[in-house]
Amino acid sequence: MYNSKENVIKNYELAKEAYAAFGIDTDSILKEMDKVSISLHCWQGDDVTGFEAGVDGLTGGGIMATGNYPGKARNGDELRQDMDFALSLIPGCHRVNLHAIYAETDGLHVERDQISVEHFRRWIDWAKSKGIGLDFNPTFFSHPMADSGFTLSSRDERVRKFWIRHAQKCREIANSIGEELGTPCVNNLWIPDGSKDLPANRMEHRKILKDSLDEIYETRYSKSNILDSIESKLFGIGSESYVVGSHEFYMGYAMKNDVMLCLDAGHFHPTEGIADKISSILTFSDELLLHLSRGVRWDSDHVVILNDDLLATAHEIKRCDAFDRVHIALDFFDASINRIEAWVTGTRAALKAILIAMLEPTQRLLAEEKNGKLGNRLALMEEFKALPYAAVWDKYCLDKGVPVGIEWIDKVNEYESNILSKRK
Ligand code: RNT
Ligand code: ZN
Repeated sequence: MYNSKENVIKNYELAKEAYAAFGIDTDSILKEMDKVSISLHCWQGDDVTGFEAGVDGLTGGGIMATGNYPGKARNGDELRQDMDFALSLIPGCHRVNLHAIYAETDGLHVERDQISVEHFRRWIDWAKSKGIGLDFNPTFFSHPMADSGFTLSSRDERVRKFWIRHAQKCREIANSIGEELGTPCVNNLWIPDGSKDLPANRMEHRKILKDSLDEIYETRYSKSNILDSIESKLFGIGSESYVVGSHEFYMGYAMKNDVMLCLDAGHFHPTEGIADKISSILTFSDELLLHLSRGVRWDSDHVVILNDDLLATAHEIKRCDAFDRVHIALDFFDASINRIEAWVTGTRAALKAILIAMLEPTQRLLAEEKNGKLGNRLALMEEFKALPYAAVWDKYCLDKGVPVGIEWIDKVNEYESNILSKRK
């Protein structure tokens, strides 16, 4: 069998020699991988539906989950069961990312400006029992108060205040979660505000948004409990002409107010990557949050795969020596395929990219660059693409007790017939 334990170890020993020739110690890179913790987004498991009474799908907000593959999680227990299973196929110890709409209120209707940490008790207890951290997001979409297309930047004070209260509640919740779990909870704010067609007044909404953010972030919490971040976007479905929370807007806000910036890989011009932005932001900011995603034409949320954009991002973090300053989260949702397969494919791809980057003989590239041997730099970058990272990846999976190679796909199919197919 290509992935038998003996073969994995044999291949690893050869790979170890190959990397050692470039001064890379694969054993210590595998130890480094233990520090990598990716935030797995719960919303891939149910197409961003959430558990609010009376809401049965993602509406508004410039994002859309398409497809109706059977077996989606219908409640907290099913979602946690699916995440437990997905995590069992992913090497390493990771985090789980929640949205406010995943509150569990025992069938009662609790308005978004009334939620509290107790509504996340089951998530917290579950995370504790698994020894993992949780992250959080206020939810500004799929709600009648978001129907106008504006939330925190709304001209309607009633609407705006409602969403400010929601965001404040979410910070309280995230702070408590971080405190209780003993690992800072990243609380990421993204709003859908924008318009389909050309606005005559771009400025007003941005000023309103700034005021709302000032109110939201007024309360100071310890960064050992909560790390606040703000996520920009260029355009969405139904907000093609104008998005209030643009990159420049949040970049300015983040720098002036000591809030972390979030870069979502799918939120820029279709040919614009996020990799080159990392070193600029880290020059002025201690930390950064990434939403790994895959933009395809007008959609920003396809399942992450091991493509050039992802590799460029991982390489950039490595070359900036910034794995301890960059928080890595996933953000995609595909309802047209087995949802667990989507999670595992995307997370394994992200981890592979990180491993490839960590294994890069970066010192050699830097030396060539310093010596002005730019042809060597380019040639080496190309040659390094063929270094045997796959053997190290397999060893990593073996060490972590998760399936090596394609074996995990059979397990997903088994789970689909035993569990998902029974959900009607
Ligand atoms: C939307 C943003 C945002 C959401 C999640 C569900 O364009 O990327 O991060 O995908 O909050
Ligand atoms: Zn995102």
